[in-house]
Amino acid sequence: MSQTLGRHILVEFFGCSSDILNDEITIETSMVDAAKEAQATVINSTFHHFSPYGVSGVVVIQESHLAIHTWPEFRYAAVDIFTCGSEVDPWVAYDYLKKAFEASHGSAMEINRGQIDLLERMNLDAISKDREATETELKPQFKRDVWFTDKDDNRALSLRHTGELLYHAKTPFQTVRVLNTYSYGKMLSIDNMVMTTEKDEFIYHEMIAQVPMFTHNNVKKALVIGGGDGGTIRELLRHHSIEQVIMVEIDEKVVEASKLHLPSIANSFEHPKLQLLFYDGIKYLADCTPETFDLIIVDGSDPEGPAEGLFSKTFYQDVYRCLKSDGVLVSQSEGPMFNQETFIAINHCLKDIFGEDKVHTYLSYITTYPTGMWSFMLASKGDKHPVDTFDTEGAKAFALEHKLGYFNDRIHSSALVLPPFVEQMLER
Ligand code: SPD
Repeated sequence: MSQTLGRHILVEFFGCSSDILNDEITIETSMVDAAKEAQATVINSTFHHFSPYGVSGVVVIQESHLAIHTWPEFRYAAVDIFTCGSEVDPWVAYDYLKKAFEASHGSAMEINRGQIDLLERMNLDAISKDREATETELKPQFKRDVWFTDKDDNRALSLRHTGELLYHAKTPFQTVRVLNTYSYGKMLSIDNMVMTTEKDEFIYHEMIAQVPMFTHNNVKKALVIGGGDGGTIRELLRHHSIEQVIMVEIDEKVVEASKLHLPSIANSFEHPKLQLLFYDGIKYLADCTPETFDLIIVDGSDPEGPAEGLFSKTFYQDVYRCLKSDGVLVSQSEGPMFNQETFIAINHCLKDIFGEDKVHTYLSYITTYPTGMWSFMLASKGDKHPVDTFDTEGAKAFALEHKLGYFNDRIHSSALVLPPFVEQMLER
């Protein structure tokens, strides 16, 4: 057989895991590892997830490329592995990927590319001399172009990350991950939605906790539903006057991931005033003694999976029952632009339970949530009011003392001022 420049194998993998074929992070990592296993030098990789499912991507290697297109709905992947030189064996990559995608079987066809005796060699010495200097300076460096995308069917927010999965757990409730993003530090994601990032977490956590703390002004006993990353309890436990914080998180793995990888957020789990329960918050409130808490904070995920029940009327009726007569609730209530339906529904539901003039919506910029504009709702069982009973001087001093990055007395007041289009959304 005559010599060739390269070997190209066109591969079909059948009966793969649909979950894996829909997961661009696992696919990218497997393709890069397959290339390395075959002794190739990886130059860069770029991968894209399609809505609702499917992934395409390429790993460029010094010895050519590996490319993939997946159809999770058919448990099928089309892969091509092109290598040149005698050092790299494409079949090693084939075997690696077959295992990684959990394929029941695969088929492949090898094509020899660039049959030497059909080619005429040119003398390119002059060109290669010119490039020599730059090439020795710029040794090929692996550049991954991998993006995490939080999206619905029509909108998305993407963050580029290193491609490394710092934490990954598929729990009975959800998929929990920690990734390392280039612009926001480490990020916790649940079911492919951004929960929090090292760089902008303070905005969400200060606003969900400090606004009700300085509205109520005498919180002794607080309950946090969800909040597994620990940011909300960190904010509450800054207050020496608080006597007890009970946190009910359904998924132990969220706390584990955060303790391991987000220590600046998850730094209060050992606090003596904290009682941490791994339990369903909905059941907890259903069985909770009436009039127990001064403050209840619902720091859940989006209304999908285990957090869906945190957006229901029964749940908020239980919240109301468990609040003391002057107790206050704050719930994250999604983005008015991103999840308008839920935003309106939760507002109306709270008004039905607490009373029309007892529900106060406020907004913040959460820069890593899709659309950036995020909302919280504060509902008051008694007379606590975010303007009338707000402790301006206390909030001002506290923000300075704790060097808060977002919350202070002026932000508190301005966050409650809604743009007319948001006010109109909430009218009924
Ligand atoms: N779209 C994300 C909404 C998630 C709200 N909770 C985040 C948890 C941060 N403690």
